[in-house]
Amino acid sequence: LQFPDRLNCATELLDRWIAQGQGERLCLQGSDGKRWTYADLQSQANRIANLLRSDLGVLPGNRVLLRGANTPEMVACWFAVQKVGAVAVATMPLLRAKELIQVIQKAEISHALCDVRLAEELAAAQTQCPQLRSLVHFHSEAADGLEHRAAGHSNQFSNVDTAADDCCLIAFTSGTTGAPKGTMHFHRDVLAICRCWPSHVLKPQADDIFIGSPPLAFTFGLGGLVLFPMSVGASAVLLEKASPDSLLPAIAKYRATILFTAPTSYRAMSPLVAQHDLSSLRKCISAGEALPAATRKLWKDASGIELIDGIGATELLHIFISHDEAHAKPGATGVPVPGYQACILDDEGRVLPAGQVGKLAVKGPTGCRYLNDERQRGYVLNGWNLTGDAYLIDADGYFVYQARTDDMIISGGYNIAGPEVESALLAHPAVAECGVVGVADEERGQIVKAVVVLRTGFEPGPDLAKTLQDFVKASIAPYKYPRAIEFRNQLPRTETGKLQRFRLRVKDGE
Ligand code: 3UK
Repeated sequence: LQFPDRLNCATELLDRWIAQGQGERLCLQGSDGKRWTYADLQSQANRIANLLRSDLGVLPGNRVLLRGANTPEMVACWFAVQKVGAVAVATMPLLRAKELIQVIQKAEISHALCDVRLAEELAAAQTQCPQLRSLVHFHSEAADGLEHRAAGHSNQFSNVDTAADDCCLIAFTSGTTGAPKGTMHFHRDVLAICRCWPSHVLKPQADDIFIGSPPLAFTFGLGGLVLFPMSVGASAVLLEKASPDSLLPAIAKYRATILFTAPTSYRAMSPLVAQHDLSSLRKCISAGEALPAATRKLWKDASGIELIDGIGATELLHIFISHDEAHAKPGATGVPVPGYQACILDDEGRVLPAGQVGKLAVKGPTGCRYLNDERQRGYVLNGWNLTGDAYLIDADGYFVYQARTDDMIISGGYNIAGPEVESALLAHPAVAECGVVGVADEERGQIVKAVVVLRTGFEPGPDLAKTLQDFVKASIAPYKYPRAIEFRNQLPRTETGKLQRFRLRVKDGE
């Protein structure tokens, strides 16, 4: 991938369309009925850019925190930050003051733009963060709100002439342990991810309508709902609250064609598909967690659509191993996306042959640059990014996910990957959701424990536990069966749809 030395991603993704006379194309639709063309988004981003530069004194390189649900305004703020050559630090809507303080300190945030409906936690954080010089609220009627202030500025702006290698965004990972890590990405990284996975796998068209659940603060959502549609002149629907219940009617209402969400959401939506008109939908993408074969089948049976799986990471900005719908292989993630290389390493860093489980290593146009963090040394080794996932390459060259490397269960001397047991359980009609972890055991070191959420109509109890254990023994190596089964009403998940495994190792409520 070649890029010119000087590059601003806002010029390439947004202003280009207006310059080409395509400004009247639809760009964004919001939950509140808002419909913005590319020209509308540009005008709004330009006004905010003028406000940032003239009123707030934002300089190139300053870090600007963005806090809001998925809305067109949030996207305008993001592009305004790019236009002034600053660094966008989008944060998850559910973050509390304590977590916001960590982000503000780590990323040395000087300015913040915040949806007024999420003002409280950021206001609490601000009292402890002297480095945060200004805070402006959007979606606000107030005279000092962003909308009023921006309206007083010109809708013309000439973008700061940034370098392709200038940092343009810092995305924080939602690590379950330790302090959050900020990952730095450059203007060229933003364009690189638009050229890799979308061009080779997704193949979107200019008339596609993208929709999905991931927050824009999660790079899965930023790519899938903003960068990828805009890179081809398509449009996106931004939903403020995208639950499985609200996604299906929204797909029907907006006639969406491309859907981005996580495996758990496909499982939850499958039984409800028949009640909605999904005839507009052509492509469905699953990422964030492993996609069990049973979930692929469930969604295919319900919707007729073969899911596109892809593994991405905040550290690599977006998806690097995937497949298109014609080359889906149940249970496998896919093959490296053109532009990326991947291999499996043993603990000494030697490349393992096909069939052996080891650490996934990835190299490509994007890569991990933790902001001022010792953990950089653990993630990047000789130019290879170690994602923390255990994988194997099968006989067909497909990469097959096993587990997070620190989640491998060792029981009675056997290595057991929790997700394999989860996949086996999910094939049983009683199982709606499940999570499998290792819990300490005197005799075996660890035993396999399954936490199971049942579909309606099934009764928890020892009989069903026994049935599920026998079911697993009949479908995978018997030593992998869950010796302990706990029934719960729901599983603990992050805002990005990831199972919080550490919360399964203790009994519910402990
Ligand atoms: C896991 C998967 C198996 C895997 C992400 C698409 O999830 C994203 O980024 P995060 O930083 O987490 C990265 C980790 O999540 N994972 C993600 N996708 C898959 N495991 N199959 C998958 N398809 O452990 C990975 O290391 O939150 C996903 C695009 C952008 C992203 N940031």
